[in-house]
Amino acid sequence: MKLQMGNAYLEMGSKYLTTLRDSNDILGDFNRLSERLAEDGYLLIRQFHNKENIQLARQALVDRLNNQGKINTDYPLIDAIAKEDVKGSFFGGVPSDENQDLAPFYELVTNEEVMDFFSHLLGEEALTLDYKWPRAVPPGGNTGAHYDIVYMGRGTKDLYTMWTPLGNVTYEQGPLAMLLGSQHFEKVKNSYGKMDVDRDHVETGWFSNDPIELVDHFNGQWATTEFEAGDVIIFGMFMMHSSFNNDSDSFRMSADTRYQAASEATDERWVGKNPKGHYAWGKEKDLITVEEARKTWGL
Ligand SMILES: O=C(O)CCC(=O)C(=O)O
Repeated sequence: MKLQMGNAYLEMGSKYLTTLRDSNDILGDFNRLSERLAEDGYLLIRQFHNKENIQLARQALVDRLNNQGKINTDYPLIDAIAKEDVKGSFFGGVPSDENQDLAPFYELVTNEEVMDFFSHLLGEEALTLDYKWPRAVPPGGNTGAHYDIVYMGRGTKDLYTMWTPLGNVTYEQGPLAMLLGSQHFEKVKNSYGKMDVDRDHVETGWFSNDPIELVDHFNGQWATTEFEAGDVIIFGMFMMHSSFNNDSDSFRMSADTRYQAASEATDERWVGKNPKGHYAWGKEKDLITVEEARKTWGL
């Protein structure tokens, strides 16, 4: 079986692509979970969230997409079948009166069980960055390979992303993929990994659109899986990830949300009632390409 990421096709079960392993066997043993997170660079946990809560969050996002006129209403709304040639949607923001309709989504990713899980994993009280990143990736869409640190690296580096699919995500719908080993790419971490998209005038936060080079030249290996509603994957700021192309006719809906120790510094762009977010990225004129930046890093 071959899966498409950008313009490349990766064969499952080859040096380019393998499957993610889940950590349900050690759930409840936080020492082992945190060891595994450090070792593998990620934790895949099946049925972390309650399925009904996922469904409520999904419904809230589907309603937004429908209000934007992006859903093909010949089909059940909840299936989120896209109209032809529509773009994706990003509903980033914080819980607020304006975002009242997304309350089930905010509840899903900040409830007591989620926060307790992170507190135990981090060994002290956890907080979640107020800003959340729910998104609907359209047919044909995908996300390029990147470290999250380039978007949110102004506070602690010990910050974790939880990627929550808001519904089942089959191979066809473009699941997220981890680049195994990338948490140890010291040269990449010490150059690209120090980039800040709001400071450095680089046109994209994506390190590469070529998944093959990340295997052939950097010795990583892509890993993915099919996700069922309720599953999550958790990873650190220096875990390169990307998504496969959404080859289906529906939106692939998911959210990425962030957690860290409450005692550590936060990135001011993503906290508070009215976080400033990416205040410069995408607005500047004198941009360099990531290829140019990579030359200066010797990568
Ligand atoms: O859902 C996606 O396609 C991108 C998600 C992502 O980059 C992240 O979780 O950090």
